[in-house]
Amino acid sequence: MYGRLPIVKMLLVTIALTVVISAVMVPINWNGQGASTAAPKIDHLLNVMIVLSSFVFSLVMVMLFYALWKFKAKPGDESDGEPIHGNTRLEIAWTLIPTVIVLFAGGYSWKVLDDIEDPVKDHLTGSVFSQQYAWSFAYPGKDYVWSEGELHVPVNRQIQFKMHAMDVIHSFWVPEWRIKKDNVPGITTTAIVTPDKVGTYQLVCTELCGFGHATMRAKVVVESPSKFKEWVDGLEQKLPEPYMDVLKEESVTNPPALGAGGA
Ligand SMILES: [Cu+2]
Repeated sequence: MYGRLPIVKMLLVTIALTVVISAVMVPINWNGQGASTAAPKIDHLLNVMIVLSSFVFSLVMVMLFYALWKFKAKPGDESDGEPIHGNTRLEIAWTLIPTVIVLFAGGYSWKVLDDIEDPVKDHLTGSVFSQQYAWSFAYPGKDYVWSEGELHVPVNRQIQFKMHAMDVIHSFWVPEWRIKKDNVPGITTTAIVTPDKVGTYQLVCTELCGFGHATMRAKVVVESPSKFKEWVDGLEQKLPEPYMDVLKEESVTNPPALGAGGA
């Protein structure tokens, strides 16, 4: 037998390595500027995930390098390795530890998403239409007015975007808002965001949707409520017929599961 493993020492080295890696990785601003109430929550979640991943990575590295060093065959040793039947305690540990880590990560992510998507009463609703390779937007009022390639929203107010894909799957992403949501033909998906910084941003399609995918962008302007009202009042184009039809068919949430309600 090789004797007992120096578990305490290995754990200390693992923790030290975790601290070093986290100290390098966490201060980096991975997501860039934030401009919604969701941004700090998502960024914090990412940092927690970085620390967890650093721990798992460190643990694997410490055990790998310890095994490489400790159990290396002596020069000239051509014999077979010792037959090992297994180690119940080790197997319980390597099942339990990842389970706890994954459950924690899942639960915490759920809580953050739940916080971010918590609807408020005086929210604003806007419609998003995506098609190869352009974005357009409808603003509810007495009638739907329409803008192409440029979205305006008021600052510090929750907006619920009802999203409609006109052909294939697209994905709605404003990096500074952090929230990303797929647009799926036949389904109305909802993205909830509260922009909290005035400015001009870019809406990016993040679902490979065809040749023009890389150019599928739109300008996003976050402005004061009065300027937003001015913009909407100034819009002259009404929502075109095909888009209106899609709005009329809109299901508030996802449609019932297949087999539960016809088609
Ligand atoms: Cu695309």
